[in-house]
Amino acid sequence: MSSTSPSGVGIAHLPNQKHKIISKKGAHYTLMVCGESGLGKTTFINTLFATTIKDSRLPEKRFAKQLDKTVEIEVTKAELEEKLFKIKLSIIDTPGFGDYVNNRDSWIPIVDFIDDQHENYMRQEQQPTRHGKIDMRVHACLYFIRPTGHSLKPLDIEVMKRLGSRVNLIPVIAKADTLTPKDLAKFKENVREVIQQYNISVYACAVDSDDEDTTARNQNIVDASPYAVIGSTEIINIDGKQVRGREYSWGVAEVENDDHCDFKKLRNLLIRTHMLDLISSTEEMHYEHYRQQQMANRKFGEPKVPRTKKVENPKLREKEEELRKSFTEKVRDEESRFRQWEQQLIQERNRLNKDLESQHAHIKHLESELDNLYQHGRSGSMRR
Ligand SMILES: Nc1nc2c(ncn2[C@@H]2O[C@H](COP(=O)(O)OP(=O)(O)OP(=O)(O)O)[C@@H](O)[C@H]2O)c(=O)[nH]1
Ligand SMILES: [Mg+2]
Repeated sequence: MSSTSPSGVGIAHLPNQKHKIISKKGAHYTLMVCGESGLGKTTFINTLFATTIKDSRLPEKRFAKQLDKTVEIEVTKAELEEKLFKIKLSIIDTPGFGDYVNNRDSWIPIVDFIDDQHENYMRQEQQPTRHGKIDMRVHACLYFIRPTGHSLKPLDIEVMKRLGSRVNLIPVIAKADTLTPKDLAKFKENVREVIQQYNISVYACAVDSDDEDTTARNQNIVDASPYAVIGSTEIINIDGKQVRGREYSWGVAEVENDDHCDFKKLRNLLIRTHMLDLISSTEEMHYEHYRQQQMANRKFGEPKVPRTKKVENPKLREKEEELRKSFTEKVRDEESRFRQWEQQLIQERNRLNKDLESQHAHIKHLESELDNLYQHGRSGSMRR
């Protein structure tokens, strides 16, 4: 009735308007995975494709990549279509990097790749005809965290800081099936603390919505971050039900079970609930930030100044290499010291458990002796 009510001025319909604009054009939507080597990034991509595009007539095999070590940045494309909503999905797989000297810097090309996409888009925008722009700007970057140790490592912090200032960064705990629920909860808490402590900028999901159910569902998704995932290309039969998971002697770790990991929540965030938010925040925040920085630092038409490459100075480089080596060694020493200590604790715990067991057995034995004595005593007194 009243034209001044907030819902009457169109602001509340903004998401719908965006929906319409994007569905008409057909949006480009690009996801990226990165992190240390061997954490299951390629497996995750296969799992995501297999569980998202299963309705398409394309066989799963087409998307299933070999589980060899990824050695270069690889893009896999697919088209998602839902009602009138068309999405050109690209998923970027990147080679894992590590703590050791030989591949410690291999995250630099990944950060450069992200900048290059912003650069390409900016150049296309400056052309007189702007039709048919190629857009591979990264809308979400999933950062895989190794599920061991205390929390994030110095290298994670360094890389995440750089990524977070360029893209929507989403932290992911890899191989959730290797942690007990209790350890996983603690690990998540530690990661959250370090992210806050080091001021790493991670994607902040929009939570509030007009209806309560959506707000509650969004809150549920937000609370799960950093998302613990299990990746698998295997289908396992549990009592006649086919589930995707990893089989162990104690049971099956299921990919699409909310009690086992956050895969479904993360997939919902990426493909359903927050896709538009990821696209628009990339456009309005990250791309705009890149564009403004470049405009401030160079003249129109000048090539881009690489932001990650360091100025080469052989002396400095040598010194840096030395420092890095000694740092890596220290970390390694500390890690092995920690492992030994952990091992000792486990042995001590096992010893105490055994002690406890034998004490229990002893008590049981004494109790049965007492019972016997009691029985004898009673029958003796009755005979008398
Ligand atoms: N336990 C467990 N193992 C996993 C999981 N996901 C992947 N793996 C295994 O981890 C190994 C490495 O997986 P990849 O997917 O190749 O790892 P990546 O991160 O792509 O490795 P790089 O390409 O070297 O960076 C494989 O043996 C996978 O089967 C998981 O969720 N849990
Ligand atoms: Mg890989």
